[in-house]
Amino acid sequence: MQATVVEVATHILDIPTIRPHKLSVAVMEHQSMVLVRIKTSDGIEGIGEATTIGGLNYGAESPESIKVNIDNYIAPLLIGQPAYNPGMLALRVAKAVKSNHFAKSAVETALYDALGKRLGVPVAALLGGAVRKELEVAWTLASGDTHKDIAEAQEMLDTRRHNIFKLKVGLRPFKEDLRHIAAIKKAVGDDVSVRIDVNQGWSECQALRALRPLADAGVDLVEQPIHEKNHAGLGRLSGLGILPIMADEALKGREDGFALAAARGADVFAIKIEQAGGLRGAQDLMGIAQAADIALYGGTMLEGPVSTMAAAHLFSTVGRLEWGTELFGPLLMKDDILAEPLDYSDFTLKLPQGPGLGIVLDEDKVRHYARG
Ligand code: MUC
Ligand code: MG
Repeated sequence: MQATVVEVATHILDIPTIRPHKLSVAVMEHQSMVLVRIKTSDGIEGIGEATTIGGLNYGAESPESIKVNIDNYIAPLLIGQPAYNPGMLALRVAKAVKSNHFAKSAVETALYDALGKRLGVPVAALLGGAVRKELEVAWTLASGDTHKDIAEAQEMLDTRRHNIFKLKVGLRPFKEDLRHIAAIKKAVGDDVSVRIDVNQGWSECQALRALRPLADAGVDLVEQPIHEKNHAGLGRLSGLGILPIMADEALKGREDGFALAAARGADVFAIKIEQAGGLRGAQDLMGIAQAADIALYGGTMLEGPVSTMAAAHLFSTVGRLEWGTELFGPLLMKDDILAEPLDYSDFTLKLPQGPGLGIVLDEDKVRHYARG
């Protein structure tokens, strides 16, 4: 008899961050993740995760809305259905539930994890097969203090953990941000890539004036400088040819990707499985980018280890991941909820070889951080 889905459980976990993480949209002192656990009638459990930034500061889904919408709208669509057909289940959910990309991504991840465990293969194999065993991982410097950020960068370089840095800007006047960026770039040197993420913090006019000084300061890449809906503006900034422009918040699924690619609104796509509505949505987005010769970057919502590893499996299948990834979310958290920590070494994240996502939760830690 075919195995069916028998349980879909969700829990919100709140884990403190190692330091305040300052973005133009939020200051994070902790990260909240929704863990999704899907049990099948043959005794397998798949795990997924949905994690956003700063409650509703970043996007339209909050940890609480994700949990409530999975519990009340998505779980009932899955219970009793064949467990090992993530594509069919995704269609079933898509038909009945609009948007809610983060919630859908967590559920899809859990279904792929269960399928991988059932078949004894890594999730990457279910997505076409890994073409690499490790991924480059950038670190985000966002303490808000130049000296602290330089010391942090130096430590990352010395311990060979990260040699690509993203700086969060757009909260302070540009002159202050520029001083901060230039000082960090000067300290880390020519061989280290420094990129900035504005999280939509500037008007197009501000961005227009910023690009040249940023290029002069040695910045390599500018992420989502202006409002996500201003595709034409992103295209105009990219068309100046001063610095590559990366779209992030502008990419909330295939349709956005297609519109942006058609308008040549970006040089690079930051691919986030949650924003894209899941692994398959992200895969489609990458196909659109590749067809338009738009470069790829593996983005994060500062996810915990479950969604980070799901994204890692997907990115391991990509032939050309020109700008690497920023799958460092678990390292920003004070504690690890895995029985075996992820392997970050030699400036990369290693892909585990076990079935499914290849990770095991530390149940005591999960209980400890679970809300309520
Ligand atoms: C974002 O906007 O890219 C990624 C790294 C980080 O510090 O914040 C995230 C979200
Ligand atoms: Mg971003």
